[in-house]
Amino acid sequence: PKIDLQGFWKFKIDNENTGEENGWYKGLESEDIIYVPASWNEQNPKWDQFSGIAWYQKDLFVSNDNGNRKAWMVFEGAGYITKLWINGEYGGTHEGSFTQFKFPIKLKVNEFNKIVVKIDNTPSPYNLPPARDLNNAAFDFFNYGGIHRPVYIEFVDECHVEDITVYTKSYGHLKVEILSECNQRFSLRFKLVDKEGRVILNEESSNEVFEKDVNNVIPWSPDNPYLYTLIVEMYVGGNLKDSVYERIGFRDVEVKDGKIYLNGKPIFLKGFGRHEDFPILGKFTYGAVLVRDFYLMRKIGANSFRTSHYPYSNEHLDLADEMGFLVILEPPLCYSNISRVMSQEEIAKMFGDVKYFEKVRDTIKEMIRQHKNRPSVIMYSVMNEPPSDIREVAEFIRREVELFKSLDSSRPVTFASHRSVRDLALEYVDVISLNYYHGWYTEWGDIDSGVKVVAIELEEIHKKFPEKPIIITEFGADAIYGLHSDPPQMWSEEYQSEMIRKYIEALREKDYIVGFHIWNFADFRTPQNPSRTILNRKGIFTRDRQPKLAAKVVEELFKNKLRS
Ligand code: ADA
Repeated sequence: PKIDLQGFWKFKIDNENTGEENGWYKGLESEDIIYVPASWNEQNPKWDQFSGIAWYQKDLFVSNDNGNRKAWMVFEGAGYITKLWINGEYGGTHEGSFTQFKFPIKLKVNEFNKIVVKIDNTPSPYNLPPARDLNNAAFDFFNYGGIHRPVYIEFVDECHVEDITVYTKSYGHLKVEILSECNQRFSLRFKLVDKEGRVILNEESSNEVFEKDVNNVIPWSPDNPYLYTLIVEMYVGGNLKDSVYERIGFRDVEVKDGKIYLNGKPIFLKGFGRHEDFPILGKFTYGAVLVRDFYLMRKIGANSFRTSHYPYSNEHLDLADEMGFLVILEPPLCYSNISRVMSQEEIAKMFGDVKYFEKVRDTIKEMIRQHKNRPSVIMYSVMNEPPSDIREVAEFIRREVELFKSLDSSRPVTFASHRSVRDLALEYVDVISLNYYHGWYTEWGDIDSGVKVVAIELEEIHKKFPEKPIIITEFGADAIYGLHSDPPQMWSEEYQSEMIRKYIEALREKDYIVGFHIWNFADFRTPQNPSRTILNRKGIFTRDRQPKLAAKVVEELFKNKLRS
């Protein structure tokens, strides 16, 4: 059982951070109203530019039936720092905006409970991702704050399944590892149900590791994203205490001889870097928006995206599982403009700091724990655009790759580099991912010269790492919707389409390239700044998902000019 806390909450900004002294954690006297889930910024013009400390509060009446059960308050994503109190009692603190976390709570029955949440999204160089202030961030997207993903209270029995990890192979191999909490003797039952509702496996075991070859499974793939439901039931003395449902797919991923193989067949990634960003909702992507996005991606022949630059919501990735998209999952580690935040020495110091690595490790652990059972997630990108021409940073990436492999050895690992031939960390990854903007930030106004530079650098990298497949994880140009120009000039819809077309046409014959991700699927909000016009306009769709000229061009390229 679950109590959804979606809806209207009380809200108050705490510029001076005196709320704790003033006892706001006992309950909030405020007239201001906010909606959850959604970022706070666009819900009221007064809050638009606000990054800092704010308080949320809701009264919740809980009836008797849930009285004696163990309860959790689950946040699917809130931040940057979230602190909870229930009836004035401190419940926990969590750092990081984009991973799910939960706090154990005690509720009073048959009376109101005061739920109070303090959120602090003050920019800091040691946040993930780093920023000095609102306008000097290492990342190129708006620093939204708030409870921007679903939040709910979940009740469980003292004896329950805490976590499950599923490994599959396309031929039908299934391995399930259970993490349980129970101080009595229990038994487990494993069931596998196909799409038609047929129970194709039903076995009891007292072992927390369950392994089995299932006959005649339908493998998961973009063409046929067939999902099974795995049910794990926990019994104590014959009584059902807990049951967990997980949607799984039978598939395997392997990198060898310069290719990525899914279920033994080479794949070619066609798609986008995306963002979770929508007018008014901020960092909450409403289900209907996601459905439109995925149908748009499918219409133009895309089969893949990267969760740039943070792990996406459960619903976002549920849809990828369901509709057969190949996902590169990325933690909230984005360092594109790190030089705006700190000096070279500070960068070397931060990446060499054990405490920093531990913070990164905790976030990565949370991300993998949340999304590890998704068939759509075929690869991890350990970070975006690190300053990996610095030795200490390359060493950090080496250790990070090691960490990913120790947590999940079933998926290949990459990172999105913008250092190209100067990168010192390419040797550590299974797949090389490169972001290029020649013809936009450099060689600007001259797409042909830009493309030439990219082609030359790619050859050099390929010569050095002939066995590693390469994905172009970012390329693109800003275009203002409705701005046209002949000949194509920067910021026009024509320039954007030409740039995407020329990159793909010039590079598609290189057989070591195994994917193109266009930057970006849709325009998204950035801090105001003379060169950004509030939005990053590299979307081939506008922020409200209307097609620019490039959408047609990309459809033609994805469907007719690229391998599938
Ligand atoms: C970087 C970065 C992206 C994106 C892009 C741009 O390469 O990885 O976050 O915003 O720049 O448009 O400048």
